[in-house]
Amino acid sequence: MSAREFNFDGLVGPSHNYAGLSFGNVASFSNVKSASNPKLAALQGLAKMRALAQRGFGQALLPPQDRPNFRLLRSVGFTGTDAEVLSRAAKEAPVLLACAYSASPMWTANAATVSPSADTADGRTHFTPANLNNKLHRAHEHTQSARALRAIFKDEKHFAVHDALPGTPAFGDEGAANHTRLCSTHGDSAVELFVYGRSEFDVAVPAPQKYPARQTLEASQAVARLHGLSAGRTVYIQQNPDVIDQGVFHNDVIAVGNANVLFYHEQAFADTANSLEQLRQAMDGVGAKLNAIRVDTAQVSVADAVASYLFNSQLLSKDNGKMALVIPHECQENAAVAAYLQGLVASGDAVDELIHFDLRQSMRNGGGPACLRLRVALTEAEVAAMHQGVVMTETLYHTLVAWVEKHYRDRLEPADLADPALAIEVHTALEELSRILGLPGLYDL
Ligand code: SUG
Repeated sequence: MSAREFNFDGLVGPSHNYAGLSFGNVASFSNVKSASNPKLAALQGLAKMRALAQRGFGQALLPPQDRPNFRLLRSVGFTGTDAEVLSRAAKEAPVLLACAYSASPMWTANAATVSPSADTADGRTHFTPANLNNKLHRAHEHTQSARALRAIFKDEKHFAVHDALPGTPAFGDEGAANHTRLCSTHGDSAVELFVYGRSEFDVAVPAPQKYPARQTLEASQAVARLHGLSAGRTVYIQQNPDVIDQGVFHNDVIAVGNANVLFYHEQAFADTANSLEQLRQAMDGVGAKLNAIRVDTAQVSVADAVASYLFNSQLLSKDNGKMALVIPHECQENAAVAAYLQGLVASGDAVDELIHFDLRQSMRNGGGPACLRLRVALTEAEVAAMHQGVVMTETLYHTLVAWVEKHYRDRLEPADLADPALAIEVHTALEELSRILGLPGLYDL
């Protein structure tokens, strides 16, 4: 069956801010409490979506989530009217207010893990929203993620949207950021590769010492079971705990795969030789030949990979049989990475083009091109069955730019989160957005 890959980018929400909430994510910690520009952030994301749609790549979006999350604030004891809840949280626990206001759902690589119909036992596309339970500000995203996915992928003949895994450390799940499909073309049965940071129950698996490993082996295995993946076509690889301690908080900060290509850093995995051998064998079973493109430390250090987000790129299959690498501007500004990329494109290997974007607003919170998108490979019938209002077109792009210009602030500082007007602005913007996208009731929580 032939299929087309759609990238569902997260539309940046109006409360995008820098709150330093992600311990282990170097950018989030370095930019804590600086002023953000939500308008620019949303426009930068939309520019990427538009440019890729114009190039003919499948492009859609996932809507931002309702903020502030009053349910979260009320659940931890802030009572009264909405205005009272905000003012008490701002006074007594500003960090909790920041958690309730986080625009982190923009990084849709963490929204869910997706297994296309070619891979699953029942021939449906399966989604498991990620519980993101490692971080307070993200642990409540899955409720609205599930709601949005169920609204977009409503047709149960084609799609199954599961509930998130139990929200407990044993099942720490960060979604597609630690998951890649490897195959010949998107419509083929693929090997699904899950990369985990630690195991809850297998004490022999070494864990990082300094920063948390967010994804567990047990969570990856549970997702594979829920999706009905076959054991022979599922591979689990352990991330190198040392690189987690250097700021690689998701595998997509150090590796990216597409079709039969795995583009990865020498230090990405705990046991590279064995892991890649397993992958090769599994891929043989689906008639695909692994093309492993390894970047050595001597070419790009882990620190440069983390600073530039070289691996947090999108690898997109093109009609000429080659791939484009979608990278952030930071890659061009890092001398080692820029030199490496020049050589990569000149090498005649799979990547023959670089497409770069200014995504600085998101990058400053640790989110590059790959974080901003959730990949869903869909057959023609599935494309027809999904909600069409989220597919990126020139018309939708212009409508959303006007909507952003009308509703978004161009400066947000931590203290602004206490402003009750902000909550009303965000709500008004999102109500209008649900009409634009043809998803009425999306925010009636
Ligand atoms: O979970 N940053 C996100 C970045 C997610 C990037 N996603 C992928 N690599 N796929 C995170 O750490 C920062 C929020 C703040 O500090 O305000 C934040 O949540």
